[in-house]
Amino acid sequence: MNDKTTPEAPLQLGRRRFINSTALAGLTLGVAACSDKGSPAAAAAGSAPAAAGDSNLHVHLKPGELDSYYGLWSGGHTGDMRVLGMPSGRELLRIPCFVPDALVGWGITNESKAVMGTKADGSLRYTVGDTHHVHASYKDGNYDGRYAWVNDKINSRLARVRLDYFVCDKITELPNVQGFHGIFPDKRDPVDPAINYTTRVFCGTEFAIPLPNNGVNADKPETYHSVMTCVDAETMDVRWQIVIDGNCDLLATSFDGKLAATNQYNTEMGVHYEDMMSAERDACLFYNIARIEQAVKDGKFKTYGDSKVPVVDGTKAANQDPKTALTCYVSVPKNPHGVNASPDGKYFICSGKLSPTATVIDLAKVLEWFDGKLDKADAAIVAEVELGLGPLHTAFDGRGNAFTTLFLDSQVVKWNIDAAIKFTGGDKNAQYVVDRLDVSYQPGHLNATQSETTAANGQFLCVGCKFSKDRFLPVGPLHPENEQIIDISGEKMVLVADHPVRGEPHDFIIFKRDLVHPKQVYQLDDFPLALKDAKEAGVTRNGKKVTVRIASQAPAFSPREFTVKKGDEVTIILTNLDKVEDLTHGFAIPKYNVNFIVNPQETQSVTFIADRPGVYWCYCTHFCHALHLEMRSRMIVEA
Ligand code: CUK
Ligand code: CUA
Ligand code: CA
Repeated sequence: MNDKTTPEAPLQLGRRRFINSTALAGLTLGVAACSDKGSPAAAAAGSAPAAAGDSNLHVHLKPGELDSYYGLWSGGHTGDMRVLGMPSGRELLRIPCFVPDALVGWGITNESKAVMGTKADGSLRYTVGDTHHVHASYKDGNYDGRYAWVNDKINSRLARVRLDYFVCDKITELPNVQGFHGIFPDKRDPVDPAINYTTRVFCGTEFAIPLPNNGVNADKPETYHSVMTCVDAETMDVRWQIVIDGNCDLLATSFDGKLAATNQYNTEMGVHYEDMMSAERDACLFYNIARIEQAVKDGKFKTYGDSKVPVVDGTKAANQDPKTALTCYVSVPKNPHGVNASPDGKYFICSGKLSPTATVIDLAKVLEWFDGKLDKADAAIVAEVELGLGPLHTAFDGRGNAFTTLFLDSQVVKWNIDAAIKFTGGDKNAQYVVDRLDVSYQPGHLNATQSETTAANGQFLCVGCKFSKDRFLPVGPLHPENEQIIDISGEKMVLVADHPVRGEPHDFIIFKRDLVHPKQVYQLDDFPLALKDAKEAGVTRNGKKVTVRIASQAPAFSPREFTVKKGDEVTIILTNLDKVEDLTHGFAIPKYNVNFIVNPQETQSVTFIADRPGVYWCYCTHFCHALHLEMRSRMIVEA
């Protein structure tokens, strides 16, 4: 073991100073240090990987062996969600959401375009996206395998993925929002105990914009706000929004459904980063969900611009009396990043980012504040301890320990929450730091098996390192990111695997494989346009609109050929009548920019103008049969 994994007495952490006016210098130094660490010499000297032999974690599966966990990863600005088998780290699927995907024809088919959103001319409204946070629906404090959600920061959209077919089925664009960042589903209803599952998804906003943002109030700072948004988990409609002071960032929800919270790094409402780090403390802002929904019911809201969404007032000025307040501002040092809910349901933890600390907030005390029984909101803070430089995100093992990434130190630190509370309470002998582990390099998110559920089991965690530097064969200037797997089942953390991943995931969740029940063959009846039989295939014409109904059954399309006229608006409806698991067909039309797939018993359609006369061999792109290459249909476009 190298010395970096030796537990450090909390008292020795005094050398890690708060980053105050020297924040900039500190950040610069941090990055410089990370370059040094990346040099081969430094790697050999200090951060050699721990031997996999120190762990019993089964990361190298034998051929044919299956993983025991699913991981759902955000894809960053590839705009997708990814499915990994864990703990092997093998990528199983990319689920396109916000960005076209050539493999499946996402953004090509009419069905996917309807989910993504189109302009009046039928073209896609957006073709870029930036996914950061993936979370799944809950029941009784654990994932229930219905849905997962992921945000698009660029265009303020929330996508939902069905976890039976692992496809995106709805996308909602949030009004009054830019820089849509954190998301978290609620875990149960705050009022009705019978509703013990997710019915809302909360969405945080980093950027303040003028409300309404209509081009006439850009120079009026008093009109700039950021809001938190509540989306209905089932309909995906926006239920309400709440205007706040400062910005939102990430979100957490309590296990009793009563509270949601966001970390705020820009309570200063600064426009430039120097302004955003001028205050010593920002905040963790708590939302009283039941009260907000009551305010909406009582009509105490505004609307902005074209949006009909009710917006209630969560600003400090409007929420002075705790007994009626919708929001509670608990101060947290300095530009905090991340807020995470401990699996025992008691605490939310905010990391300081520009302060080397984590702040532990007691949810019972926040509720006392809302009842008027706690003098000051800050009295809900039960621990504030130094962890190291650049703390960002926290995961849990379900045994009272927290694991926090230290971006600038390139470490994961394991610390005990109860010991941290004792230390803050005056017991200076309380050893709250349990272990430290170097990671490679500059970690952002981490998450442990079942971490933010009542079933947190602390088997292993994955840490998303933003820089891989020297860990993989060089492939030119663009490096993969490095997802590292760490065994956390024992007292000491053990690094067991590196995985290169395509840029650039942020957050992810890891859960037991039996919590989802994927279906591998579609139901024909779920598609209104489906052909029930190959005999229904053929061409129908309505003026210049032509519908071509095609069936695929390996190794043939029916019909084998079809004819349209130049200038026709052609809609191809393709049903895959094969019922066999894993028997997917593709359908490409040369020169027409068409390619998409149909899975077993699935129907998809495309519409295009037949503007190029000639003969076009439509062919199957997805290898399906020994006669896959022969699987074609001839499209004739008459001049
Ligand atoms: S943010 Cu990426 S490392 Cu978007 Cu969750 Cu913290
Ligand atoms: Cu059908 Cu390849
Ligand atoms: Ca700040």
